[in-house]
Amino acid sequence: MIPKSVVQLTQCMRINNALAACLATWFFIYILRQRTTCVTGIQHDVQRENATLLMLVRNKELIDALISIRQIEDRFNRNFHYPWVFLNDQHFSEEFKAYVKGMASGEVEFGVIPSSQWSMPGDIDVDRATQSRKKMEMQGIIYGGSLSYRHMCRFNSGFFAHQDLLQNYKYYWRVEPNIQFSCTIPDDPFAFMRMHSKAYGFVIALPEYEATIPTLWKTVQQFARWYPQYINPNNAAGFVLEPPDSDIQHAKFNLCHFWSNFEIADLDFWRSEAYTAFFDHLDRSGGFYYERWGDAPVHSIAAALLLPRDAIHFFDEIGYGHVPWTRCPSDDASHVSGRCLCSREDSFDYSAFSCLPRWQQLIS
Ligand SMILES: Nc1nc2c(ncn2[C@@H]2O[C@H](COP(=O)(O)OP(=O)(O)O)[C@@H](O)[C@H]2O)c(=O)[nH]1
Ligand SMILES: [Mg+2]
Repeated sequence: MIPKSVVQLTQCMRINNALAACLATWFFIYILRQRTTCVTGIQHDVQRENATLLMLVRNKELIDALISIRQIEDRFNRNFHYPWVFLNDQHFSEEFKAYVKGMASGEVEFGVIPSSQWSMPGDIDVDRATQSRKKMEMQGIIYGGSLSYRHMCRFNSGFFAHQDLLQNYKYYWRVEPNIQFSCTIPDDPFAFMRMHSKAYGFVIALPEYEATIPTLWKTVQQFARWYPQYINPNNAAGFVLEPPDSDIQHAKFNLCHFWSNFEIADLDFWRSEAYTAFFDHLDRSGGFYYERWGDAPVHSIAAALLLPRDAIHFFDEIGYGHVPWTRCPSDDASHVSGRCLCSREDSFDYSAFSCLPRWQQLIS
């Protein structure tokens, strides 16, 4: 088939005095075509951000990983072909790699986490940590007895952003196995993050189990006393403080946090001097192992204290589910357009447990 631009060119050339304009138009079209991104040999007329889809996952979670990849590809990535990065504390099996590559529409890379970042640091009292896990298990605290869960939480709190495979990326979208995206996502959230100077994006906000973080807040308060230079003057501390308009030293932690199994965020924040100091301070206290600090409250408290509040964004247009909660966009247009397949009535946004009203009140 003769390209449209060539036909236009031939017609144009019949008119001698329009030759110059015609050539200029043709050249313009040519340049535009060169600007489109090229993925695995196919040309796509989209502009991508410096961003990746990121999944920490085990080989045994292959089917759940594929469920998530299928969802995000169909709802979003088939139009963009963002690359994927998969991380694991073990080597990925050949089967895992082959299946995942077959489903992802962008480039795929697999990384193995250094064992030093997936083990207890040398200064942890191993007996104390073991006793604490036993006690938490007996108390019926979720993942209370699991050491690997603690490695995972510590890794996701700090080390993940420093992985070799992420060094050249600015933004990531955290994807967990077996999650649901219930709405088509026509616009690129990464582009939104860049254009609006956002550093942290969330969809669900809820309270943490207090029994997993008995001394977390005390440790954060100590950080704020020792390193006041890192507390942002325009912070969103009111999201995590009780009472919300109190100051960090006099307030309690209200347990509200962004549910980190979904995150779209700026890796440069987690690699910043301020966050590195925050993570190191928390890590030195041993709370990831003596208690069971989750990466969600750690990330959320850091975002609320260290970032300007307008760098945090609630992605209302994204319908999302991770057991046991789902949330659904609130506007009519998302539903009458057929973009979404979820129930607003059942959305976690309206649950008595949701911390979203608190967020919305803070930024209103
Ligand atoms: N490679 C690896 N990934 C893990 C391990 N434990 C948890 N993960 C991943 O860490 C994330 C959170 O774990 P998950 O079991 O979903 O915890 P939950 O969402 O808090 O119930 C998921 O992406 C898991 O695949 C582990 O031991 N090894
Ligand atoms: Mg999960």
